[in-house]
Amino acid sequence: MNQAARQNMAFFRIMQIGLTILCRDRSSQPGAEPAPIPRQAIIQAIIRYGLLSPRAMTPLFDDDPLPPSCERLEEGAVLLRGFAAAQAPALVEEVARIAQAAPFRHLVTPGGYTMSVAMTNCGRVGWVSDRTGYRYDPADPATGSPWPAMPESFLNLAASAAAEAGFARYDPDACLINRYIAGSKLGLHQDRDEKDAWAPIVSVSLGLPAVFLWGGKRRSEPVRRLRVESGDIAVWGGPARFVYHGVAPLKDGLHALTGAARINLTFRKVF
Ligand SMILES: O=C(O)CCC(=O)C(=O)O
Ligand SMILES: [Mn+2]
Repeated sequence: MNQAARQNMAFFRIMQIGLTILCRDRSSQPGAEPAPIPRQAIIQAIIRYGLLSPRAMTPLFDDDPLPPSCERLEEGAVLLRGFAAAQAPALVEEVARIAQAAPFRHLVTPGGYTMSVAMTNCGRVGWVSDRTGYRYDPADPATGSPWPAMPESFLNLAASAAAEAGFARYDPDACLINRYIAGSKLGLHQDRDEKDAWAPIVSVSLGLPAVFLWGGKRRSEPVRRLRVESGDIAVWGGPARFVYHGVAPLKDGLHALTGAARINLTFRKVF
């Protein structure tokens, strides 16, 4: 449990004791044992009376999902926590369907390094890498067939997340699907193989949590480490479009939706 969660637990205990004393004073017979205050009632009281804003809270309990929130990273970039939480199971099912037609594979970089993240794509074009370079290809080089079409649910989610971040009428051409297992990582990089240099990248996290690295416009700038969880969406475009970003090596774990993996959907406007 991190420090914020420990503080929340301590705060919760204080609230519980305080509310229990208040209720005993008002309604209990002298000497009678006060009835315990239900956990949900205490959480609602904390939120309703603004004692701790939902945005500032880390989960008091693992099974208490937080309401969605929007965290500004910098001009043109936001982290929408929990934005896709409700759709996450359906998105993971779509990924499994796409991967049947276009299987996950470990691409090789132009420098000859095999990436630890496994990738596939859906949409009008897909991002690929081999010894000749990086490119967007209308066909999957592994099968020669077009990439699977982008599901309507992907398009709607990407467009509404982009709109929430201030980018109206987002119409992505490609969705790169990344699959991480323990130890997989993505080094600091810029997404710069797209012609559109303003439209945002919309990046959806599903399954195991990860540490998303958020740097600056130069590789040498300081890097923030942001914990991202299933259902979180990062959006960056406009003045933030070329910020360096990456993913720290994934920690071991098991998630109800994805097992030992983290899935990331990265939407791009290519043309
Ligand atoms: O997995 C992530 O959160 C980021 C993925 C990414 O930056 C990319 O595919 O270019
Ligand atoms: Mn990227």
